[in-house]
Amino acid sequence: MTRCLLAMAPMLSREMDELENHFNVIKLWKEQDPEQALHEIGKDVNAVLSTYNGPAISARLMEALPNLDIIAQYGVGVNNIDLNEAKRRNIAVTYTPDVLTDDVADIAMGLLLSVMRRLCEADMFVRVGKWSSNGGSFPLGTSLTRKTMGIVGLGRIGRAIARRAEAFGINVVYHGRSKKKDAPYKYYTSLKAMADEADILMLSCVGGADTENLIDADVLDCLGARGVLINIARGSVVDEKALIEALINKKIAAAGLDVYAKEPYVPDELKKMDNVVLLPHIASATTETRGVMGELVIENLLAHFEGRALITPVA
Ligand code: 8YV
Repeated sequence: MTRCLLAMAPMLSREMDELENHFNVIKLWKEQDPEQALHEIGKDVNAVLSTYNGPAISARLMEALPNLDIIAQYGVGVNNIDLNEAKRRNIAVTYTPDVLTDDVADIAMGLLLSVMRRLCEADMFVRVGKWSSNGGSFPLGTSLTRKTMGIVGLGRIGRAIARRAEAFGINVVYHGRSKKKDAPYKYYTSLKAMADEADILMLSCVGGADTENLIDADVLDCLGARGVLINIARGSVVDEKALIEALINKKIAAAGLDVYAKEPYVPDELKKMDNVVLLPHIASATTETRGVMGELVIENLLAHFEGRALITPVA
């Protein structure tokens, strides 16, 4: 009998087709009434394909899916899944680490360059015809070289950002739950002390309750009037109101954001600022990476149902 997979959001079409070779796939985002669909098919569902921006994989949802065996997350952040409840119900959870690391780190550096060298503003300057021989000079940017970047969360992605930052001549330091034995960078137990020293605060930590509003008004004050905040982690890590207030009152210089507190909602205040670069959560969004993420999702699902060891289980 073909197993039933409930997909919360699509992967690329090649991987969706491949998924359909192995499962009876229910595409929840296409259902007129998702609640009703869940009510009708809940008992048949053996697997869930989830993403950070789909419906939360909550205890309530798991209750509605009594034969659920595995949750396969299309992404590396799993803060949308109630992991304790999944464990309690003996439901396997997999995710897609490593395969997206480089693309996410590239976007972190792209945001940093865009903010400090004013790339988006400069592009607009040319497009609207302000670049002219009679005046029309563009304001100066800020060098990246010799700045200090404080990375919050030196995991896989944080380390990939650190390597890139070193190549830019940036001095890397970090803060996280613990000092990493093999990391050649200065470690700060205190986030505020690090923010005090840093020109750039780079967020690459996990989301969820432990890091909620970690970057608050006090941390932004420490970052200071010349400081730049870059967030490719989760919107929940930053107190968004405090960030807006800090930007308006020039308590920090600028920000580059790929993630927001209530995506896809982006506060109007941020949209009005020139010193902010805003991306629509695209850090892993390349054809190559999304393809490999999808393949890894499928490999994990097949491994599970064929009784083999999971390739990338969430520990
Ligand atoms: C999304 C991400 O998963 O991996 C993560 O945690 O935030 C992203 O890569 C991706 O956009 C797929 O939905």
